[in-house]
Amino acid sequence: NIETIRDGVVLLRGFADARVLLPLIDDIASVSPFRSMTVPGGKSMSVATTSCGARGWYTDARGYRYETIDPVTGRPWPAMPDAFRTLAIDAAARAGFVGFDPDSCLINRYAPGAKMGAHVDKDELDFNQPIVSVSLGLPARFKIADAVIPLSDGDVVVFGGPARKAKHGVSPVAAGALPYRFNLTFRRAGP
Ligand code: MD3
Ligand code: FE
Repeated sequence: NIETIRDGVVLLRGFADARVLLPLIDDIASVSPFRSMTVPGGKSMSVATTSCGARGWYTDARGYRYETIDPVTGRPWPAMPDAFRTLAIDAAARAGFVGFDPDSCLINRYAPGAKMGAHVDKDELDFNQPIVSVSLGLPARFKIADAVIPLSDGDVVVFGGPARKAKHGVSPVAAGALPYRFNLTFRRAGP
């Protein structure tokens, strides 16, 4: 159950199990809580975020960056659970990226109406490393360049090679039977 959407975009439908992952998200959020971050322009994001792993993506008035200490708690981000890391490594390997070892997992929480505007992920050191995205809960429409990919609970997408610097975003999430959409974004941010 593996599909190449376009060069560098590989979709693994139903590859992740929310029953395993959602309790781990709760554990992480009990240490580093979900928060609405501020972009450098001053607006707050509609998506609530937290992170686990050695580095967490962060934004405030000072800019976009990775932090090893959660600025909210003053403590390191929670460790990346083995089930997270293994899932990301296995998905990347299926897409041809053997040796991917994520040091960062950004957890995005979308309530109905939350969205992510078009942007490029460019705060990482090595753009030869792919990004692994795991969708949980409510469905969403993911936009990359001129394509739209409907993503539902358990879907995993690996973005690499020519897609790594593509513009992408998420349309406003519609209300449904569950309270949220969660997205786990696994990246190699540092050396
Ligand atoms: C394609 N998050 O946090 S993950 C992000 O669903 C982000 O929460 C979205 O974009 C979400 O930066 C999409 C999928 C994703 C992540 C990075 C990419 C797709 C990408 C980088 C290049 C191309
Ligand atoms: Fe992104």
